[in-house]
Amino acid sequence: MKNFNCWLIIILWSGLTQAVALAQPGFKNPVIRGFNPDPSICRVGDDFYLVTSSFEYFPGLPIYHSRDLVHWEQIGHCLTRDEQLPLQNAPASGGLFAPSIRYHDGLFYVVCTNVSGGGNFYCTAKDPTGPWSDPIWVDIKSIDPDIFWDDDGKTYFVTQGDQGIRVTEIDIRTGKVIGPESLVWGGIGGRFPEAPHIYKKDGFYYLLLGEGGTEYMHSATIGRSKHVLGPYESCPLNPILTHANRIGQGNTIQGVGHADFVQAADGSWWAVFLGFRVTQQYAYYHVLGRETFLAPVDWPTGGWPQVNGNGTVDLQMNIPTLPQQPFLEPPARTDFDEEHLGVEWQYLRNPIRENYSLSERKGMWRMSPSMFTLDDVGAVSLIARRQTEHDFLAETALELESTDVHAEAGMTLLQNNTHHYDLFVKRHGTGFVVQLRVKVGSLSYIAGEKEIGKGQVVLKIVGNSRQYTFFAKESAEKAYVQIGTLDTRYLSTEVAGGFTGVMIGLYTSAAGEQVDAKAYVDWFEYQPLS
Ligand code: 6LW
Repeated sequence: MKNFNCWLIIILWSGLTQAVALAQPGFKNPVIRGFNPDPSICRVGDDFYLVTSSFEYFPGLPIYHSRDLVHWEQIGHCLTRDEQLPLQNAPASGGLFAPSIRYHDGLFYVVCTNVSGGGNFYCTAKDPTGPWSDPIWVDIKSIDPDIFWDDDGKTYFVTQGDQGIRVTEIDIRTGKVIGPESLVWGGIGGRFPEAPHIYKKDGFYYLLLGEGGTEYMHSATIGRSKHVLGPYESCPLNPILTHANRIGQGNTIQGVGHADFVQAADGSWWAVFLGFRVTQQYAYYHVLGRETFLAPVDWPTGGWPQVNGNGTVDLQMNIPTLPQQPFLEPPARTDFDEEHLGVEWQYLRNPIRENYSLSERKGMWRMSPSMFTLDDVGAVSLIARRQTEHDFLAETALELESTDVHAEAGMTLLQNNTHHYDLFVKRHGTGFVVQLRVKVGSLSYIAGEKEIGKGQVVLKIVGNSRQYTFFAKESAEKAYVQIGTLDTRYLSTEVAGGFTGVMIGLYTSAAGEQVDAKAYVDWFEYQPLS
């Protein structure tokens, strides 16, 4: 009997701890992995919507949906038509900067700046999956725009300028500027006060910003005022989010800042913000770009908000969450047998459409080279998806049809047009050769090669935080041959600069020559390995 009681207690106790674990499962940061910076969020009922920056990639501004803030699925892009998004002049890290998403009176608004064409604008949609309206342009020169609707019916455009945050009344039906640009707050003195968002709560206007620049000194700060145009008083806890301090110095996550707040239906407050995962602790390189993170916010009535207690966050967040509602994992393999490409794929700048086809050969993605190569600021023939983990495997089977030695087709790890690693096939004598090319600033060389025969070739890249290893095989039945190994760090933002992260691309080019070549991609597979 004694034994039985013991077992009963053990069973009840483990049941109880499991129930607690289920109610408070915690979550893993980042919540949206790979190059997804400058997140902005809104809630409609029990659904959350989030948008991130996309720079020179097309379509622009990925839109994500979640029911629990932890799990996100991409539901589309805001800017899907060339007329909405001129990127012809966009250099690497030009184009679309720092969007904001809001819901007001039955309409979704995405507010953004195309720094390479047109400036500030907003688009509206009844359904966040689209279609989104053409841009309504706003003639204000500063960037990182948001829209704030006040209770008195006035609408304000909130932006960042050299001296700090500016608030300007606009006509929301036309985008026309109807008030002066007022400089309202410069933050706490950090460089680049930016990324402003205004919230009205308990009789105060709260102005949240990013400060310190979007690198290791990044942070989020907040001020409040009784009037939308200020003066704003700084929160005594500022910065309310940063890893630019002793507590944050050894954290794998660095550069946290540029936040937006949202209140869930249960009354809890949350922050989404950007940060980056360095390749090793204290080794300051990052290749995945800036990603989207989540943290709880404690915001008492009439008081100041505190992010996750002390303003720092972890990869594993052991805190209570909203009831978790995960989505099905997207399939690892793309077979190219759908009518459209999946939302994970983007082009570089506005695509030259005749260079691509999903219907020419069933189950194949056909690409023809444009006049541009991966080194150019132009519409190179390429589709790319994000590298979302340091540890991953990417594999593809493709065939290049060309009699011209200039044509090449393959897979690239692309940080920007001056920093990329390319594994490709090209003509060589009567057969073909697979080559691995390094492009790092003014350095460009072939790091490995292997001659192969005609027909389909299978290419593979395996990544970890320090190295990318490149393989090729002549057909599915043959064994892989290693072509070379390259350091990740030369594709890092610390080396390459800019605002984006490594994208895994399928491409074809012809050294800027006009040649008649075609690349047929049979399938592509991407698997995070961690
Ligand atoms: C963006 C600015 C920033 O305009 O980086 O981290 C810039 N913050 O707000 C580009 O993403």
